[in-house]
Amino acid sequence: MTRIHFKALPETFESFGEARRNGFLAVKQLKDQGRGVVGTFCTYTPTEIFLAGGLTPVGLCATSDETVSEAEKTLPRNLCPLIKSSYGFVVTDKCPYAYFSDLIVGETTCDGKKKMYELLARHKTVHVMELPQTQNLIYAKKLWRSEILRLKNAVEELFELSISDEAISLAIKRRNVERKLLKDLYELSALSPPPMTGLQQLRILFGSQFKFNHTDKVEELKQLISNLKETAQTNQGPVPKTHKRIVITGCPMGGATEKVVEAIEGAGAVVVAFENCTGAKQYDRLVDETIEPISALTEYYLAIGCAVMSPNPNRFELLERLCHQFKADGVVEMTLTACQPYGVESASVREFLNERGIKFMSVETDYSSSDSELLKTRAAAFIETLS
Ligand code: BJ8
Repeated sequence: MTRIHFKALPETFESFGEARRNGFLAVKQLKDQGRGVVGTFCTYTPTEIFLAGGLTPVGLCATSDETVSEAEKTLPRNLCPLIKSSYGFVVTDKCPYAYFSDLIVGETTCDGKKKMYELLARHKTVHVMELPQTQNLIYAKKLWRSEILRLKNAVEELFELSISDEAISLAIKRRNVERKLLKDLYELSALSPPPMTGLQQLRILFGSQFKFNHTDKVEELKQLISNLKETAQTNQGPVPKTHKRIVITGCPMGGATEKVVEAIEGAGAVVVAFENCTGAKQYDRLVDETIEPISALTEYYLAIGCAVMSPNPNRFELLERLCHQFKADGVVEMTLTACQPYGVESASVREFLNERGIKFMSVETDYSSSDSELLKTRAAAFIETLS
């Protein structure tokens, strides 16, 4: 079996791979300059509100098991690792991003997260947005719009500033530029062979959220896209054309869960697309720049296809589209242990893909390395069935 060989990466690759760690210093510098920082936990958070107020939003979802045992002193053991780890990093002050956050914004997504925010409020200033659990009822749009306005008011009050519609529109434009570039970048993996491995793609997508200077980020992404195009044109990429092509769906990824991508790619396949919040779920669509900005944010964020919504048609629409666009041979779903929304929705995903003749495997995992060997065995068996 031919395995993926990692070639020397352009510098920009490493810059994105190291972005989370390097960002610690960048956030400290921003704080030293008196700039406010807002910690977030979810793709539903309308970050344009913070950017419009001159604040820096930063993702706090933790991706390692370093603080899980500390969190388990307070939280139940049988809880999703993302919640335990994130809570643990905040209360132990081990995450500089959480430490520097003047405000933490959460949403009523899954039960575990929303109850965790209540506990977090004992340590930090927390604002929780009331997220509707469905997307198409009239009340949902009304509620979400009023929640975005309530967030704007809370931010204005806490940071003693005023956020104009013009500033929100400008923030929307800037975020759209970044979304478009990230989409252009990952869509290069629709090529056969893709010019990057799935692990490289994941590190770029994950790392990009820790690049805080818009102008630099745009330049680096453009450079990276140009490098990747050249790699594709000269056939110098790291992936053999014969590799089976996998689309990943499920819970957010990064850090410890790279092990799932490593298991798949170690078995002679390549991950070409990520449907989850680390990838296309965040970047596939743009916020409408032609309508009133709060309405545009309401429409965009409410339409995110997460399993906390019932029903959740947008996840299925996106997944099917990615399978076609990226010529997927199979789909691998990663759910985190004890994640009820994704765990239960898994049966519908399996049925949906079966009906379309697309092979599917679901794996449940956490942030430990104890199942790495099992994941390798399961990935190898699954890739075998694609031959
Ligand atoms: S929009 S995927 S970031 S909620 S894995 S904490 S659902 S029990 S992370 Fe998510 Fe927003 Fe949805 Fe994306 Fe709960 Fe499940 Fe844990 Fe989860």
